[in-house]
Amino acid sequence: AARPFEQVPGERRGGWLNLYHFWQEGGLHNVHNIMARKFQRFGPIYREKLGVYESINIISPRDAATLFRSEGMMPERFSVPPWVAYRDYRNKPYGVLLKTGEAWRSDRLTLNKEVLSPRVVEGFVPLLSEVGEDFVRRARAQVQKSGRERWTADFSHELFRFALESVCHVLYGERLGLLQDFVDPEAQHFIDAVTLMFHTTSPMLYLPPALLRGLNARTWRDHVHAWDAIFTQADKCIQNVYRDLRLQRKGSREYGGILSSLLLQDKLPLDDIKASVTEMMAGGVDTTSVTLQWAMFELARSPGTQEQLRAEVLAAKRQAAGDRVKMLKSTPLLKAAIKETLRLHPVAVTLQRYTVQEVVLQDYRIPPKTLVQVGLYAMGRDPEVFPKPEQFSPERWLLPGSKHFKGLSFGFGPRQCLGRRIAELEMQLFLMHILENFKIETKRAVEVGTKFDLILLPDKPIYLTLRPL
Ligand code: HEM
Ligand code: 2DC
Repeated sequence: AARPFEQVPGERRGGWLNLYHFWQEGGLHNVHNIMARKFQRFGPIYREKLGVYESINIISPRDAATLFRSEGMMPERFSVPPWVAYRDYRNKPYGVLLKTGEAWRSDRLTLNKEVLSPRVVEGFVPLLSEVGEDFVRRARAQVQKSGRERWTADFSHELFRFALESVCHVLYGERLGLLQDFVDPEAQHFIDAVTLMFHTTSPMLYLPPALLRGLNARTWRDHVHAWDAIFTQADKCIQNVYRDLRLQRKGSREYGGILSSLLLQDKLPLDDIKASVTEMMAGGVDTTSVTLQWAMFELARSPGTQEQLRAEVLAAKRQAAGDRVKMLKSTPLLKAAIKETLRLHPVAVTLQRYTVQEVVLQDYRIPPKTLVQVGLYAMGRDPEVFPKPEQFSPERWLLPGSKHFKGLSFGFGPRQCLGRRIAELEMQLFLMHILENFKIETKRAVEVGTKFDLILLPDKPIYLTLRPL
């Protein structure tokens, strides 16, 4: 018989004392390294109590498989307390991100049809490809302007705008024009608000919502302002589409974007549509842009791999006569390169689920309603799971053999990332266009680490050079 829950290794200190030590040790921006160290100290399973939240942490793909296979029809993850507190404070409805139970499931099924299903996803390709082409055009203009046949910069702000432009094009069927020289200050304000929202979440991550709402601390006020700005700007975009639709300004035959489809379908109440579309607009900025920054950094550091990818893309282009949908079907190495980027640089430090029944992990009996976290960052760098983990090698994803529960960057199952297909296509098409047009270079010696700001980010600016081929 499996061992009892009480025997799972870990620190026995009280939750508040742990939280205090965590703060003191500068844990706030270091969650990923602290976790990796705890797996080294305690082995592949350990328990932890931070504040009021107790969790079991696992690292092996086999345990992840056990956890996800028992998750049921309405999986629940750790519900980020300040995000819940904001919505309750302002009386805003939850979208799929924070809903639970049947309410989550019915919204999610309706959204899946318009955001994830293969039928509609193919229609995103021209929309996202167009934004990628505009990025190339802008980069060429910057090269011209420099007078030095290259463009060297920290691309993070360019990529934030690229990402918002991309997600808005598929959500609203409209261009914001963020890749022009003049950038709408409202759009820039939105981008800054999302970054601030993430940044102010992490210090409050382990405090209960009820406590937060009563708090008048600086971080909470900044957090509220950030969400206010996000909701206000998203609302403007949503209202525009809504009005155009009522006035029948759009041709009814062309694809008008995800929001139009949801409105025309009339299956979800307007408030629920708004809530989830707002979450997608906010969720679509930092996630893909940071991943693309890492991808370009890794490709700059591995010129051989970069050449292989370029060769694959150019061959696919010749074969498909430029048809992007076809090209995407014959670029496995490009897709693997994105998986490999997310292995080393995941957006989410962990995946989490509340167990619904007893599960056995590492031979310990874990009772129902326990919060279990899969240490995604630690798993990606564990030599037992990925041989020579420090090496960026996309081919590892193409080798025959077990990739079983290893590619978990977007989560798993019915609760996985709603924006997954948008994100993948956006990133694949962006890299295609860049590889077709530029060499990506960087100063070889620079090491860049990772910092936790709710999502994982580079700990210093990454300078890259684009050089026309
Ligand atoms: C949830 C990763 C981009 C919207 C998630 C989760 C992960 C994740 C790990 C939790 C999944 C789980 O618990 O199993 C990523 C990564 C991205 C990305 C790595 C890009 C590199 C996006 C984009 C959007 C988005 C572009 C919006 C279009 C969401 C939403 C949820 C979610 C709404 C919550 C879904 C639910 O609870 O039903 N994402 N994401 N994400 N993501 Fe993403
Ligand atoms: C943060 O301990 C660390 O995709 C916590 O697009 C556990 C946790 C819970 C939920 C995770 C979060 C972490 C990181 C950011 C994630 C989030 C679920 C969705 C969100 C992974 C790992 C993200 C970035 C969404 C955000 C949408 C939002 C802006 C409306």
